[in-house]
Amino acid sequence: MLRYLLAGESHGPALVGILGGFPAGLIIKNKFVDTELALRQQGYGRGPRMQSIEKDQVEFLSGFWNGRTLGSPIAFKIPNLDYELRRRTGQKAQRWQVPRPGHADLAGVIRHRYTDCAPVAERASARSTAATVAAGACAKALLARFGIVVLSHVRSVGQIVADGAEPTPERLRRIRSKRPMRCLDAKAEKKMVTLIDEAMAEGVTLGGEFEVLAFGVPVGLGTYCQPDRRLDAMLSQDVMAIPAVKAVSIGAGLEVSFEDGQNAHDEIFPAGRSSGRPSVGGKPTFGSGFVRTTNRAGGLEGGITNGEPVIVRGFVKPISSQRKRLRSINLKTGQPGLAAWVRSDTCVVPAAGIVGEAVVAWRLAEQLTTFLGSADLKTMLGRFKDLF
Ligand code: EPS
Repeated sequence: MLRYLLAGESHGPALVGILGGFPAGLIIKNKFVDTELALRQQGYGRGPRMQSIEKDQVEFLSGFWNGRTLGSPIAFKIPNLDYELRRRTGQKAQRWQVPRPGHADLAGVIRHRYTDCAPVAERASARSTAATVAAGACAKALLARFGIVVLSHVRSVGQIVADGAEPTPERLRRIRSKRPMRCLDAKAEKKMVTLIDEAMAEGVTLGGEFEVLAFGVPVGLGTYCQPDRRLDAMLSQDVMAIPAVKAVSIGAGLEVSFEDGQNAHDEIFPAGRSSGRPSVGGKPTFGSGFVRTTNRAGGLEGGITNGEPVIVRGFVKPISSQRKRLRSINLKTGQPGLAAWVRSDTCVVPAAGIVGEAVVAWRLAEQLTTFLGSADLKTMLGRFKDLF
């Protein structure tokens, strides 16, 4: 079974992770992980630290032999360049007594009996998601061997909503590193950038919606047999655990609640009938005897993958650290005060999408390794071929 434990403070020496359960024989290239890390750093509206200080790169410390996984735990670290900079310049980390509404500041101080908010932010900060993305990249390297690919795009920022262009793997790959908001609708994207500029000038932040799609997922991952093993429930938890995510939906999500039953599901047709849908790649599954013309279910029925792309959406709140301060209280005096202004980002929706890809990839890899149950890649691939 795949599992991970991540650690590291936002302004400490490094983020680290230990990943267990990978089969032996897998190649995971540093360059591939670093590309994923760089994608998380990008997106219009990121703050000064992301733009000019960090250049996240993974360093593997264990789990490999001659460039392939051993089947033993993989350990990695991602140094915080901000830490090195502070060490050299003698700059002290900021401390503050007035909690930011929306951040973990207040509840964290009370829970851990701290005397100021900085220690809370050290771990509650979304800086931790760099390690999540590194873990997800390792999962993606495994999934790729089975023809499964996980990609994301931005559907909205503030009130600006992208049109409904079909998110095919080809289109998603094309916008992946080249576009400022990783949005399929160029016109909407332009408006998003302008909106972010306005928000930046005003000292406020913006939220939005990202969508993660997994293509080539075989039929049969997950189960309806126990509530906590339903794959839609697990994916929801995974995406909800990304900092700033306040809602998650699967497939058409809440849109189906506005429809009647005739327009809420995905009818099933014998294979051969033209589906009108572009091919999504991946290996043929034992489900290849049928096709669907819609995917409102987001590839999940009864908590089990149904052979269609798995689709999960995450809804991100505007992050809580803002130059235009919200009202709060001073923890030392108990008197009203304005929330601390802590150097931060204006909009993180594209970055959250990359983190979304990472957690979805991890969950699918975990399900796949459980399903195929083996400690070496070759056997896993053989079983996959036999089954699907
Ligand atoms: C964050 C504040 C900023 C962000 C950080 C999240 O960090 P700092 O206070 O050091 O400037 O840049 O995000 C990251 C560093 C990252 O890698 O995503 C916060 O308060 O959550």
